[in-house]
Amino acid sequence: MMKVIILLLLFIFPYSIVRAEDGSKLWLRYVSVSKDVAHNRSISIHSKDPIILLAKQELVNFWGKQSIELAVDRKLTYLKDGFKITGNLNRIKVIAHEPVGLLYAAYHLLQLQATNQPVSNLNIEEIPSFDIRILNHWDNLDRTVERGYAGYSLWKWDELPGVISPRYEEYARANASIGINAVVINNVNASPQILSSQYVIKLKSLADIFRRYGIKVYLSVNFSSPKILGGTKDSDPLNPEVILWWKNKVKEIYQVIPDFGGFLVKANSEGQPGPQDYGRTHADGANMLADALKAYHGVIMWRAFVYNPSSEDRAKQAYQEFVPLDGAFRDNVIIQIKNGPIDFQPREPFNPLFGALQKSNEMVEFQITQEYLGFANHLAYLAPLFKETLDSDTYADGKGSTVAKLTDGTLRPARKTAIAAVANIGEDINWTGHHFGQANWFAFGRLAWNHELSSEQIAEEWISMTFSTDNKFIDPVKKMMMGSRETVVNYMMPLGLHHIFAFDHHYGPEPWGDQEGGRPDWMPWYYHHADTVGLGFDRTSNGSNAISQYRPPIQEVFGDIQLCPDQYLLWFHHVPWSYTMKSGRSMWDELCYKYDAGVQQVRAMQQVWDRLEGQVDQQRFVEVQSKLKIQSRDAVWWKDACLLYFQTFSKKPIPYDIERPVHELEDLKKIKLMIKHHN
Ligand code: BDP
Repeated sequence: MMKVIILLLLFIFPYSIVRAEDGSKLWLRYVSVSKDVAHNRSISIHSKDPIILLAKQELVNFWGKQSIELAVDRKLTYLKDGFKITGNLNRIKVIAHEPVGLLYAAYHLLQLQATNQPVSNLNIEEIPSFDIRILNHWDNLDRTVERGYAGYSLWKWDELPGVISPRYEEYARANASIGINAVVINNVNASPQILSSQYVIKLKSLADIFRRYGIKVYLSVNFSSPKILGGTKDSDPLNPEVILWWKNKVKEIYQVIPDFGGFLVKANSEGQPGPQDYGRTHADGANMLADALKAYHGVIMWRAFVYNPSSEDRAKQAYQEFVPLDGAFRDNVIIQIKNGPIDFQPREPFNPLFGALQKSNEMVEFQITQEYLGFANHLAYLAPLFKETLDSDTYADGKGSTVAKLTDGTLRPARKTAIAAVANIGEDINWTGHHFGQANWFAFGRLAWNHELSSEQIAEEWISMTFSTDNKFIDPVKKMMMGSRETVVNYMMPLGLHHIFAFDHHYGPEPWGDQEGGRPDWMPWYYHHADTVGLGFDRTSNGSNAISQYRPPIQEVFGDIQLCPDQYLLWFHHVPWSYTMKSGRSMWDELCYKYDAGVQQVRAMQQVWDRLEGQVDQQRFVEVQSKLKIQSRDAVWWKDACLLYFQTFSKKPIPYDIERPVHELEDLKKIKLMIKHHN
């Protein structure tokens, strides 16, 4: 019967590889070794450490080459949780300072094998760039995910701790395979309930699984927890009763989870409670929690994502709030700063807070989930975005003060360095909704491990492990991925335009958006400033003067309309429609060509993918193909919406050699998507 079905399938899909692939294995599609191979090869280590036993098991199961000897050397502190691999055709030796280093080495070897790299003459030393490589889940306790587009949360709180889904371990393994060693389990808009004793026990069951993979759990906490859960009069960080409540809560957590990582806090931001509710500062709040955690070596990640609907440019507010507090934070507080000064746009200049804080620990927060890049519908490979920020030169300590070097301990020594990203993972069978969304999870892990890796290399590793090692497949897919983020920038927000998304879901375009009584800083007009003169936000000294937060020479470059790179032009300048761009075109024409380029580029991505039919299993082929169709239609929607709307100000024709709009502006204004919104 089975044979008949297979023959039938071959007849229906003559070009397809029949092996079913649904993306659930991610990049971990290792093949088990045969008995023969296992017989001729030894994997040796004498240890009962559960992490080491796991490292050994992975190699026993999947390593198909020479014998391997594993060892922990406690003297090699400089390796941190990295590893050394040396060896020849017959024997490989792996040394690590920490047990988890051996696990990372095991995955490193398996990756070399899976990507057909030579393993006969190895001399590898890997030391991670950041100490804490952490995913931030924006998962709510009711299993909805704020800005998560791959279904409901992985964490089935109602079943825990009684029922343990096998996915918890698969998730931990995937993270460990790329070096991720920490997870914030819940949304930054945190429910106080996560700190109730009942949830702490549930959390323990996850921590117990993750521990074997070298992963620590962290929690987002609600600053009002003492009052809401503990019945204290208020949650003032200087109130002794409040201080005691946190101390006891921390003690309770560590009794149950001895390696608990610490807290992530969103305070006095977008309606969340915080120390300012009591006339205290961010430092007062952070330090109170840091003191409670100190004895356990716990860490506070305190977010700098704060802004109010004031007359000040939103892009300036985090800097204004935090720079005066520099030096006031305890050494186990790390200020967690979004890569750009607004909010995870497809492109932002780096956040000027990087390097502006001289005496406080800083870390970058990226967003893997594509809140502003087409959700799990659009293909956008984000390694180039991550690298753009990490490689940005802030000039904080002179030339070469990149964001990476300011945060990885090179320029500013820190007790612990860290890097975070908001996860795109959910209950979907392929974990991330779009198969290519997996690449962004992978890329974040790889860059957190080594920020010097190139986007190309990471893409190549991911493609060859996830799909195929055939160069005829790798090359075009890599090229498609490499251009994909710029493509999204082109059809969503070229030339530095930003935040012109529909107010309530951030998916589609709404440059005309305005809500009566709504916060101005949540409205597109606040950002694009379209008028009969031109387009863009004047952040020079004639405008909000946000450029003053950057150091020379960046300040002069961004602040001068002639010098400012095109990609940030409308971020920093209000530019006349007829202004002559570097290309020689008027700004209006340039804008039109950019939107059109975005549309054409998505179509080219479709062509690349369609040509690859038969070189990839049919299920993933069709699923990606369908998503590209959505992306293609959305790109036209963005182009038409933005050009038709901005044209009402520019009063200029859309250049006649580009594709004509296929929508009416008034129809586009009526589109209402019933997409889940957060709080
Ligand atoms: C914005 C999101 C919002 C988050 C917020 C944050 O729209 O859902 O709660 O960031 O980072 O991007 O706190």
